Amino acid sequence: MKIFLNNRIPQNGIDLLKNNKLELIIPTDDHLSHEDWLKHCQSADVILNVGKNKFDKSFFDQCPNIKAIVLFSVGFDQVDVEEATRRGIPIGNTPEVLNKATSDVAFLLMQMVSRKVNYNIEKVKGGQWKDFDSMEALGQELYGKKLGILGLGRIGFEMAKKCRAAFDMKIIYHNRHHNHEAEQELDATYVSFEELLSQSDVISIHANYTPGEAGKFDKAAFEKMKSNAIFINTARGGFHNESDLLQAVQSGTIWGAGLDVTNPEPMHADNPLLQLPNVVILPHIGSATAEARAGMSRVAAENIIAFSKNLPMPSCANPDVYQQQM
Ligand code: 8YV
Repeated sequence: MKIFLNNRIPQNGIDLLKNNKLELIIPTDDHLSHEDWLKHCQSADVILNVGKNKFDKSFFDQCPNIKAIVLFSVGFDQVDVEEATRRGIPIGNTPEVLNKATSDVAFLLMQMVSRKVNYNIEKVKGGQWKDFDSMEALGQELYGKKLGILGLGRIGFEMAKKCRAAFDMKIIYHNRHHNHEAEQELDATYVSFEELLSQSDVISIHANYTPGEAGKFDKAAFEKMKSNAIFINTARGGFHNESDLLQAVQSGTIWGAGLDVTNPEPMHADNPLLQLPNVVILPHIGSATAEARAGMSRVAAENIIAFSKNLPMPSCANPDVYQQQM
């Protein structure tokens, strides 16, 4: 079985595969061109994919030998899952192991924005730290405020837990389904999307991204939000319309924004959002801890090992694929 890995991952997963007599094909060049990447995919049975490569219908047409794709991510928005399922191709992903790390980044961004940390760091670095001014660059406190979560799943749950413990925040959420565990354990209240927008002091996105959600946070949405609202996106950049967000922060329609994800990625260094004092942008580091990445490496390897033994992948984005094989 030929397994193609397109970028480096922590060694623990590679060792796990080796111990199971599975060998990865790892190209020596750091930055593969699209053509070279495709050639490797065409000769592989299984792809262990790091990053944003697209697996759409055209990809599957060009790589008819692919039997499984294992993503080094929890998100699977770059895969046409329906098409993969139709072709009997399981898509592995890495949930759970990054819940804490990713929600930590949402929590961090929320605090950084509320206390204008970015602005204040730049002020010190730029030699602008002048005499004490009791009215300059005041933040807002989060105690007792309302946290609105779009997509209260595993990562959103961790974010809500932290916000309650640290700031006694009240939790409201909007989901496709009710999250009964969160309602019981965190006293979370289900609201409509409109209510989420109009009632939240902080809105944090933790939902799966699908193209139908593109630009969900647009001018109309920002206009429904409170003027003290902090917008946090650690999910996918496609959820927000960037120029509408810029306009909303610049005009004071909302207080500020913390983004770990942008559209496109990487964000260009001259992006005007980077100039705003109430905006913090991070380079998609949600799962970037040694612990989370080792967990992702292990889960990805476990998915491949299960696949190699004709067993269902333990973490699979399209478990339906196994129903249709039975
Ligand atoms: C990854 C992520 O760092 O898991 C996800 O969905 O966005 C991040 O954990 C990124 O996708 C790299 O593969």
